[in-house]
Amino acid sequence: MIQMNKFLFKMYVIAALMLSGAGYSNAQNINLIPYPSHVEILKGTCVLNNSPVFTNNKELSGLLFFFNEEMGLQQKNSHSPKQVVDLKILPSPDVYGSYELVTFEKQVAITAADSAGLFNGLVTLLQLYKSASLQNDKLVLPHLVIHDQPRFGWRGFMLDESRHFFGKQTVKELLDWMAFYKLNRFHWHLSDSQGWRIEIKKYPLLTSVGGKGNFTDSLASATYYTQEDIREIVDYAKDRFITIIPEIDMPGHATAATRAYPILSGGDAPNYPGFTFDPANDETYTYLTNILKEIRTLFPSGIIHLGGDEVAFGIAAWKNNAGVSKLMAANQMTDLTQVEHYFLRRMADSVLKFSNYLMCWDEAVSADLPVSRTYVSWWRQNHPESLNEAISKGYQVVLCPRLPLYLDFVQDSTHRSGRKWEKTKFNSYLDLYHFPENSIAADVSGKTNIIGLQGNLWTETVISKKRLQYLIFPRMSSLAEAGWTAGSAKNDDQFNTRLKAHLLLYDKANIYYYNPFRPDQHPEAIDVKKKGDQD
Ligand code: TNX
Repeated sequence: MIQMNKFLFKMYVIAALMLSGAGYSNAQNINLIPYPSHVEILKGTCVLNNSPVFTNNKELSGLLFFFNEEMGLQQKNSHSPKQVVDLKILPSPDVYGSYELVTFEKQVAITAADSAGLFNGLVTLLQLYKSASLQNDKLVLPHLVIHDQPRFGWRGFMLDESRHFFGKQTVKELLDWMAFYKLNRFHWHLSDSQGWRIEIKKYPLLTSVGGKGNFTDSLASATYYTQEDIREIVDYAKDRFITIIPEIDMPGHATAATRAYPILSGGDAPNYPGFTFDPANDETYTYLTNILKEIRTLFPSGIIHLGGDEVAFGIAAWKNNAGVSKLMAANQMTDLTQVEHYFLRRMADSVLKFSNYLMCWDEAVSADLPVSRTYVSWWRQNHPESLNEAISKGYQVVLCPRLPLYLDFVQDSTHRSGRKWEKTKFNSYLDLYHFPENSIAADVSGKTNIIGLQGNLWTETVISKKRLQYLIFPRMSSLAEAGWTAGSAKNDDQFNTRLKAHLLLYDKANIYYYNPFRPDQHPEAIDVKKKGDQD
């Protein structure tokens, strides 16, 4: 039955092509990013009205919302005839999110096994529209057949809003670009030492006190998202087929929260005051569980990221914490890492009572968390053993190694602000493009429990929107292609050609981006006090 549907569909395509006198031609550039698995360009064109797109399939009409918004079609052309896109869900064994798109003489058909696939097909159409030529108010597209499927299911982008806060409008713009690039997971780092950024009704001091300050100005007035803002952004993301994963970092990176509720601080370590929650105080667990219960009601993804990274920075304080010594004695623990793991296991126990999954940075793989319900973010490229341990234990793993997937790293050797690894290594747009083939992760990326990849933007050095854009663009397009396109299909020249066309779209959208072909077009956006720079 499934085969039959596909067969009929193909016959339909072939018949239509014969009617339109098809033949092959490679004359046109198809500037799609990420590039589809299979593109056939045929003779002839597809001519569409420059008018809103709609579908006869009422159940699927919601899918077109993002498309029409992005095209600005609804407002401009409310009286002109509507343009039909034929959307169909057909049963198929294809990978989740895959689709087929065919442009006919006056129509476009998108077929997929699920709504995510239809959405991906619509985004492809959107990219075709954006670069279509306009003749007498008609959009002229190439005549083509596309079969497409994602390489990885998790194609993520992470934004740290604790170190600097960017706000609703900027986040929505980023979600638009993510959707445009078929990125489908937004990991939102909402708490860290410099600021707590999400309203929690039960603990108002988290935002009124913990929301104050940022990485460059500890006296800045409180900035954060209200729960209403969060709901609005979650809905916005949903319309774009993006799932949001909130992160509340623990037991380290907790200074903003312990500033608000000092009673729950694990103590002061040299240079890291109040960096951890107190692992020996039962109240800590009640408090964090209450916080995460509220978080759970706001984010339908059912995945809560508990952080778990770099606890070592603050762990020295635990040596002077009498409660910790008692806890260790009572549980026969011999070192502080065991306390760290105890903390994470205890939090996992409570969180998994109301959340389907949890997620942690890769330090947590040795904490023995429930494997089938824990996702791991592997970020420490200098700890391949941690990746191997995560895989062999059977965790679901998202690859986000600093090299080459951290966007707070500079993207050119001449750039002065932002991180470099071992003083020389940085992340060029082509380094991201070639991931995971250029990484030790290449050996394992075929494993089924590697579910995808993610680019992370930490914002210690990101004081302005201009700098935010400069670090993200054009690397978001490389990230998108790394997440979608097979390694064997990658080709620098071909990618560069397509990227140049996308730079024009950034110009139109007033994006301040790094232009690898003309580095002087936009000088490095620094705008940051020296204090924020790192090596
Ligand atoms: C490490 S990645 C961190 C962040 C910093 C980042 C800077 C991770 C889990 N922790 O707290 O912002 O390096 O690159």
